Amino acid sequence: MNSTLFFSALWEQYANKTPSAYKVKSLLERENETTVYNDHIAIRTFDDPRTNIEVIAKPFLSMGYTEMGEYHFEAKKLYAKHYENPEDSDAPKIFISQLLTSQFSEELQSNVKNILDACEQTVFDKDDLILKGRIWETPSYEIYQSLQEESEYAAWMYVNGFCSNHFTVDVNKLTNFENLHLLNEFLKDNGFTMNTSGGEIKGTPEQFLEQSSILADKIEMEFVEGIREVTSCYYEFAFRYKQDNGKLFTGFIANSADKIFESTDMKLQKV
Ligand code: OOG
Ligand code: NI
Repeated sequence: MNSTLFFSALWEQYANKTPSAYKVKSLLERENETTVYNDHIAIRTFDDPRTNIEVIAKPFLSMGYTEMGEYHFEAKKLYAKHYENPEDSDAPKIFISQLLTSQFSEELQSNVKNILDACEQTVFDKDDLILKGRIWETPSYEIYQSLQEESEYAAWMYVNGFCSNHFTVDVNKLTNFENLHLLNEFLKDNGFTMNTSGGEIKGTPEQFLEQSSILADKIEMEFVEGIREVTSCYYEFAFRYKQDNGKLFTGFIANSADKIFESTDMKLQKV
């Protein structure tokens, strides 16, 4: 699959489960009469050798992407890498994180192993694994809750499976919003709820990156036990600053990312 098709398939899959992202993008396009560019796309996975960062990164490497930064999230027990495409400055950066399964309880470890063992194993070798969604059977609410006690991220992965968990608007390229603050006000005026964990804007000009996001949408999910609400995906907004060398900063800030992850946290959802 060529990269244009791959990215449009990723967007379709994401927008279908994230109506807010679709609405925000349409609002911005109408407001600006312009194109919305993506700063980056983020993906989550388990660190099992069948599904780890390296496995997920494969199709992006074939498109010409290279590995750039790495990030540690000790409290959440996550590890991440980001990739850039040096051949195409309009190509979104890719941020891939993985759950450090071995740092959790035996129970969580065996739940994750059982989830992956139950899948058709050949799917893990497919270049478009990330487009496959949840490749395991109807989830159990009991297992979902047990995962959630230890890790929101693990519970989210269990119900959402393989997909992009957010696209990110490149605010530098929006013509009608000079800064992230003005964009956030516009989003709130239009009824969207911001993730305020760590402040509405995460990061500072001194860190060369400011980020904000709206809370994940909620979707009805069929569990073995019946229908329950869970979070799907969210939309992020990033504004980058020039470094001393005159170039825009292209990396990520672990402290900010730590709070951005919480956009899918069920505990942040309004009841
Ligand atoms: C990734 C959160 C981190 C960023 O831009 O710092 C991130 C996630 O929610 O999976 O995307
Ligand atoms: Ni992000």
